[in-house]
Amino acid sequence: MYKLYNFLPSGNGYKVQLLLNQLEIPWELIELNILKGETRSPDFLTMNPNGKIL
Ligand SMILES: N[C@@H](CCC(=O)N[C@@H](CS)C(=O)NCC(=O)O)C(=O)O
Repeated sequence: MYKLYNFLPSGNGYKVQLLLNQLEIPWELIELNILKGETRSPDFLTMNPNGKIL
């Protein structure tokens, strides 16, 4: 299943949610708060050294 790493106030993230739902593709939300630096944790940076989402 797809995992969508999303910051919920993001319009870009919402567009991805809409697309996945319209295509009836199952997905799982992993909520991250970029304002709290949650994309800069060591675990997240191991997965995505860019440290950015959306
Ligand atoms: N889509 C671009 C830019 C993505 C971007 O800048 N995302 C920002 C939010 S709009 C972000 O995740 N910032 C978190 C951070 O820099 O810690 C990319 O592929 O890198």
